[in-house]
Amino acid sequence: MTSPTLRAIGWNSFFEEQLALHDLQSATVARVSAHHGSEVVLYGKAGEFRVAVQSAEACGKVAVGDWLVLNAGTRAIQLLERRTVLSRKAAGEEAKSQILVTNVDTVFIVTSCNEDFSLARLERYLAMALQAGATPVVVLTKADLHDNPAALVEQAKQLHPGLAVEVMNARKPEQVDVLRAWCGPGQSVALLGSSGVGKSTVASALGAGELATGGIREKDGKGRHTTTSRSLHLLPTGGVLVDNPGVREFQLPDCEEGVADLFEDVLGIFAECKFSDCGHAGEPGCAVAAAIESGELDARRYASFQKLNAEQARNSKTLAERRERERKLGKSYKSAIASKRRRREGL
Ligand SMILES: Nc1nc2c(ncn2[C@@H]2O[C@H](COP(=O)(O)OP(=O)(O)OP(=O)(O)O)[C@@H](O)[C@H]2O)c(=O)[nH]1
Ligand SMILES: [Mg+2]
Ligand SMILES: [Zn+2]
Repeated sequence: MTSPTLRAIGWNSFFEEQLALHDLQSATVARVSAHHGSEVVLYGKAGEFRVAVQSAEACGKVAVGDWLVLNAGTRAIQLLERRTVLSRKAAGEEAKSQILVTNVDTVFIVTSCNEDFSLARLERYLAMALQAGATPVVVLTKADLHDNPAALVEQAKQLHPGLAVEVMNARKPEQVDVLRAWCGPGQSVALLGSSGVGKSTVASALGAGELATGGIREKDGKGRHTTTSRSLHLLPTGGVLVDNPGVREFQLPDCEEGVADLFEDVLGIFAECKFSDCGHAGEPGCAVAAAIESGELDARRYASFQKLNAEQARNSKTLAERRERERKLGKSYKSAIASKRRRREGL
């Protein structure tokens, strides 16, 4: 299991220990690199191979980044517990979350210095990455198309203490080199961002291979959704990079910890309010009002916190309701089985 290839693509003690737990030390392991619907592409000790989706998903649905334990017939016998999970709210009315990618250490949140740049959008991605337990890095591309990219870097840095923000012309590979610090052997990185911001351009510059890149529309600067599926690429420096299709507008799923982590400053101010149940809506002694007044708290940031927190609470409330329903269903299922058994045993 200590094959250098496996280590390079992210295998570590977290997964190794699970093998020991399931007594599967001698089994084959492989990482999900792409999911084409009918076929799943895997990376193992001996390189890339493909299996039918029924084999890969014999123990449950898999996502790009997952580690699978396979039997000799390349059928999954175990889906290893995920170290990190990046997810968003799935499209549609019901609050269901959709996994984008798993087991990444770092998320490159890519935005361009032109029309795409938005602090609110960055905050949304940051909450998502922090919730996953991954380290976020803001990657500002198209520096060549802006008069003062340094000002954007400063604004982005204010979003979270210690946040790494790198700025570049992604068409110049030597400028993309600063990102190699997060791409060493064993490291897994996901690229996220709107269509057309330069994710695939960055991935190619880092050595992920020749990925299709596309132009953007003149009239609104939006991308053309050139990348259409998620895929994991080995880097020449060791480590893997997951390129993603451009994410359209998305909502946060159950994301309480991510939002709390991102807005720790705001939560700290709440603690200073005179009333412990302060609604921060004009009550006397409200520390939020005072902080906005004094300039300590940016009104934009506070509004953003309120929006994201309400959104995630709405989506987790429905999730909680669903869990409750499932729990009840589970209970009635169990009691039905028990009464059947009692009947059978003549009790
Ligand atoms: N001027 C300039 N153009 C860039 C830069 N980065 C990317 N581009 C161009 O922007 C366009 C879109 O780049 P892609 O790498 O395809 O963008 P993407 O984020 O992968 O887009 P999707 O696959 O649609 O999500 C291409 O024409 C790139 O050459 C940059 O830093 N400066
Ligand atoms: Mg792309
Ligand atoms: Zn208050």
